[in-house]
Amino acid sequence: MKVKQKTVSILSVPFDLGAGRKGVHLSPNAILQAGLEQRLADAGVSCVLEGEVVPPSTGKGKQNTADNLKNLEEVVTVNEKLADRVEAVVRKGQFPLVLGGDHSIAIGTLSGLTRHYKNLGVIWFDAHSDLNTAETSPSGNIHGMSLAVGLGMGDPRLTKIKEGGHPIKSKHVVIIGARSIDEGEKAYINDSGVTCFTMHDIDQMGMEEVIAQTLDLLRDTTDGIHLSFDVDSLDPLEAPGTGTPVKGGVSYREAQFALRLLHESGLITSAEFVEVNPTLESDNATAEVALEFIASLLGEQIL
Ligand code: 5AB
Ligand code: MN
Ligand code: MN
Ligand code: MN
Repeated sequence: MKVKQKTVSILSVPFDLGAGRKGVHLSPNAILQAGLEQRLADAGVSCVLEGEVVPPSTGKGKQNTADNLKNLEEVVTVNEKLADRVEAVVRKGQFPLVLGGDHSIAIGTLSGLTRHYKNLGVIWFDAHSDLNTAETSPSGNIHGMSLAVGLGMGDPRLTKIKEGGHPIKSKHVVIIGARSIDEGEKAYINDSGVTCFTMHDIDQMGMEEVIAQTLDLLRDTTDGIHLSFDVDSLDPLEAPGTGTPVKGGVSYREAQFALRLLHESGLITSAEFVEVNPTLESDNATAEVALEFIASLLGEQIL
């Protein structure tokens, strides 16, 4: 028996200044236009559209600051707003579903969540580990730093957004699907308690076992589990509309299986889907893939 499902509050964050390529700000609308509300209604999930977290306008365009933190001010501003919105949704007892935007918006999501959860677990589906800081980042793009910021590392202007929140512990973080990890990130993963199931681990163990071990790790030690799903975790053959594709990713079926298992666990308390870039494909294929996954995570049944 599952506890009756909470109302899902959908927050759109049309923001792309944390990434090196433009266009990922179009994702929330692409996913909504693919039919998200209707799919959830048909699945018996009650949802409310919370509208957009409006990003600041930028007159400056892409800039590589001296600090190796591109568009820092804009990233800080949008994430401060998002954190407050996510916190309000959680306090209402609803399930936050955040539609990115690039993955820098996880900074705000995690900030809002940790103002409520004392021991938040984080499942990070991604080709990358997003554990860079300005010192280790090869690009200066903040979407490659958001998990590090969530763990309290990095520039104080970013980590301060989490002030007042309960720190996320590295032993409560599980990365799944990684296959492109920078040197500084490798060193951190090897020294910290972060768990990282690479594509090789998925090949070897199978997705079912990866999810089982993930949930075993988090079930009894956390009071909420956030799923942060970067669509570039998928193989680019099946999800081509994303800005930093890496070949050899999770298959559509493996991801579907994972999301259904996560739904069945009844343990996921919030989610975000990020990095869909509709400008990089002529159809809406990747947004449609994201829609399928959201439906599965929230309990849509095949039969
Ligand atoms: B994504 C890279 N590690 O830091 C960097 O898409 C890529 O949110 C980051 O996972 C990709 O620039 C960030 C090379
Ligand atoms: Mn990412
Ligand atoms: Mn990624
Ligand atoms: Mn990406």
